[in-house]
Amino acid sequence: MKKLKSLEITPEKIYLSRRKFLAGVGAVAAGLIISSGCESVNKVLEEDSPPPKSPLTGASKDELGNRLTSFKNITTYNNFYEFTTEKEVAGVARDFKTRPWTVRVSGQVRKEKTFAIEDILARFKTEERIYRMRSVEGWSMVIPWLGFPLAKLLSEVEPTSKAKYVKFISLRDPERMPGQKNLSFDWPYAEGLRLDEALNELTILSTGLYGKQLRPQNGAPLRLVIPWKYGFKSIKSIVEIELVEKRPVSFWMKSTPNEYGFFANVNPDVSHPRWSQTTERRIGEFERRPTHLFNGYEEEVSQMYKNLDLRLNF
Ligand SMILES: Nc1nc2c(c(=O)[nH]1)N[C@H]1C(S)=C(S)[C@@H](COP(=O)(O)O)O[C@H]1N2
Ligand SMILES: [Mo]
Repeated sequence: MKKLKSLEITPEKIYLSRRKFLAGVGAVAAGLIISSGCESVNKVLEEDSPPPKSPLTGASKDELGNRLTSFKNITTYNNFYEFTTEKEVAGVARDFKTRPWTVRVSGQVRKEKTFAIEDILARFKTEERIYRMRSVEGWSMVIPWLGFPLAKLLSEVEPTSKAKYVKFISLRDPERMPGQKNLSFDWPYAEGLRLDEALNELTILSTGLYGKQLRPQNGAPLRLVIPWKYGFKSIKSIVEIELVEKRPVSFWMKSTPNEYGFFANVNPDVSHPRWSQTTERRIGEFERRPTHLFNGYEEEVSQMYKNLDLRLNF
């Protein structure tokens, strides 16, 4: 996120002329330009092909009629800084072992518990949820997740009345996650939600997508998905969930406090300090499209923020 690819903030016209330029130069020169930060050259434009379908449900659209992003694009264009700050995570993470794996749930709860991933998979029935994902960088996807409400897992540990927030922590293991040798970040990756956000029906823990097990690059074996917030809140490869009294400080708040706040609700009217958030580029499409308040989930979530100034609480 810090190393924002230039394309993501390049106006479409310049992008167009750059594409023409790329088409006109030799492969070697184009390769140089690509490696200096033009991300979408390896992205398949999907608009003209038939929409992909979920093999599980046959669904090909979200509730607003947006087509699903292809499995290929969802699994080859990723952010996962534990492996690399580039989008090409898939190759680096390919051999990441997700067994054995446990998730400890602790803090302000009556029944602390350590779940083996096998318990989680057996205990919580997964369902398909087709959600839009909007990155703070200005791109978006439509993803058919497999998952279950976080609320179901939290009810098993019985939060006490002191539990006001939920903190999530990713695996820290620099031997298995080579990006963690980069000490300019404060590992492990961490995120947080207010308890009511965590209990919201839309908030899920995901174990798969397109009817298949989650790949390492998408946060295997267990990641959070919060569709009305910028993608960076949807923390991957979770090993700890802690119920706490005080608002947690997330990885991005620590790293760049003037740019990233706690809430990170998708909002076209609140610019990032370095770029506007009014539009987004759906991966697989060419034209930019408008970004919607709460990523189009206003009806389901806006009541949680009725007493909050969204400009101050970004
Ligand atoms: N642990 C961890 N979780 C993470 C990240 C990360 O670097 N590490 N990147 C975040 C960002 S910036 C985004 S946009 C989404 C990307 O999810 P995807 O690659 O599955 O599309 O994951 C989020 N979760
Ligand atoms: Mo992101």
